[in-house]
Amino acid sequence: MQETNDFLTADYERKYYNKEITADSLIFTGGRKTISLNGEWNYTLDQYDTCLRQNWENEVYSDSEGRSFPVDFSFDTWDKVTLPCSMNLFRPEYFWYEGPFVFTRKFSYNLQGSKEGHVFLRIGAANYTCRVFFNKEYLGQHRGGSTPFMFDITEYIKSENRIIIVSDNTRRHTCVPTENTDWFNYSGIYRDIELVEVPKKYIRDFRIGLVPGSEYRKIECSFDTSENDGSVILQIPGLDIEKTVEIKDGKGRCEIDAPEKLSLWSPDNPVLYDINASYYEDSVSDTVGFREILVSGNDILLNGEKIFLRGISVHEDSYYTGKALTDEEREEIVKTARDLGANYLRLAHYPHNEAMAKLCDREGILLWEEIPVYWSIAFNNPDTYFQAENQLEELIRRDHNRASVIIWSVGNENPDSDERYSFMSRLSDHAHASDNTRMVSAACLVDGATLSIRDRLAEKLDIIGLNEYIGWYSPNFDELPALFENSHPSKPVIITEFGADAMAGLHGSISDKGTEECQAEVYRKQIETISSIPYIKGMTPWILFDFRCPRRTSSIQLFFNRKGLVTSDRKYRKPAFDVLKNFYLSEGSHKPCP
Ligand code: GCB
Repeated sequence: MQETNDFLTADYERKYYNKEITADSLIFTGGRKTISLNGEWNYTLDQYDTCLRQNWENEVYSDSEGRSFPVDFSFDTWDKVTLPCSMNLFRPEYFWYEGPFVFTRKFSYNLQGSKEGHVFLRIGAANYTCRVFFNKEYLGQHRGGSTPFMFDITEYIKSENRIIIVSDNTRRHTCVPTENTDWFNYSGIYRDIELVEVPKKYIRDFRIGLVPGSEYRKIECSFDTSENDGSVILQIPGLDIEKTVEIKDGKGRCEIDAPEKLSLWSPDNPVLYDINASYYEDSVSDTVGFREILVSGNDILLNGEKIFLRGISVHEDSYYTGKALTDEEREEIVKTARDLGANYLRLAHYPHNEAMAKLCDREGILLWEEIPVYWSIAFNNPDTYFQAENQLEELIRRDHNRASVIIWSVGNENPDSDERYSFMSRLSDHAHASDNTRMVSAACLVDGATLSIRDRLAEKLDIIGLNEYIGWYSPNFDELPALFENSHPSKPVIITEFGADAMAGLHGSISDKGTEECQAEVYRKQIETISSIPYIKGMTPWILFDFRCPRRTSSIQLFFNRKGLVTSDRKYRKPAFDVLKNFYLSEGSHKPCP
């Protein structure tokens, strides 16, 4: 921890902060041998954090003379849950619970893997603070509810092993996100848990993509390795490429002339190439599309062509599985977006499962990916900044080879202040420095005083995202054309949100809030204006599906945000769906203004 938030951190907890697991723990996993630890785990709800207070991981059952102690846990006879899982949906009595759960399991391991190389434990995501114990060792804590983290467990693994994970989704003021959000704070280990085996000398990271501005003629490739020297052999069979990359000081980089036959990735042509890289005994692989995304003036250029992003926002929230979405559920999201005529999704407001970006690579859907720097977080707290930057870096390291991902978003609706400006400028600089092949954006607020786009952060962004709820939170529709007339952005603008709640089945006039008719009218009026503004180069109205939200208590919400175009059970499409679909399928949305 960068600076102790003493008032938030109890004494028994403090020692866990000494081993903080960060983006540096991640190694590239594509094509590696993995052993899944998904499946049945024993677990308990542990509201008072007794596991951490009493160090249950030590499994002390008797005194030195062998007389047994009473203990407050019974790992192997606790109830069972199949992980990954959003625990709030596992039992009705957990629904509103926020706090620690303890998960444990034993597993056998063939020690050959650890003799010949390294064994890593990888957790895809656990919300929010996650402390991991392995064979009585404390491995470390990870903070951040939506990104992966890894531990090198080579020196601790045996043929019979016990793992204990304490995952705690308590909301805290200084975390990212902070206590107050507009979504459900699902708990648990809700993405894959696995062992990853790698040889002694191995590739730590591997990035590949087109060199921006090279006229699609150069492929850039870089490697981080465990050893200082050696060489990596890179192969792209589909392009007849084989190249040796020399490693110096643990790093290697090369530029390769792209052959004529390279077919560029785009929504209309989501072509992917298999890539292999080998280093001593190690080899990794990935399946990658090559494309270039740039901005020029008010335009967004995909492979040099102006593009209008016909999008929709989506949360990672399923009525049935919470945040532990199945592959089928992800496919349904993409299919529904396609039915809408979309070529683009805003994955709000935190990193979604990495499987989503892989699916969108295959399906040709462009993506905006975001970190949960949401509303007013503790912008003046160095530890909060540390967490935000770490989540951004973990996301970039996880998804840097995904052609579908074109934008990193550093936040959403953060009221302007000097602290916020410096916090988010640093994040934006970090994103640019870490990845120069994508655009950086944020979903900004309308400047209420001047009714215009005037966020100071815009100078740090490549694309300006704008959330505006004219016709809903600001009921006067006349403000919409005025907002755009008052604004003269020198960069492309994406309307990252507009929308209106509608309770499925509730009908009335277009001015009756909460009805399907009112929502459809908001969409009609928004589209009419937005489509005539030359500098707007995309939109992601709020939102594809209704989603759970504890803040939403009115009789038309009933603990759901109902701005979805489709109900949360995904069965009913409200009329606004067709309003947006008609626009996305029309010529207007395909021909961006010159
Ligand atoms: C917003 C937020 C989004 C909310 C939405 C709403 O501006 O960015 O997270 O859910 O408005 O429904 O109010």
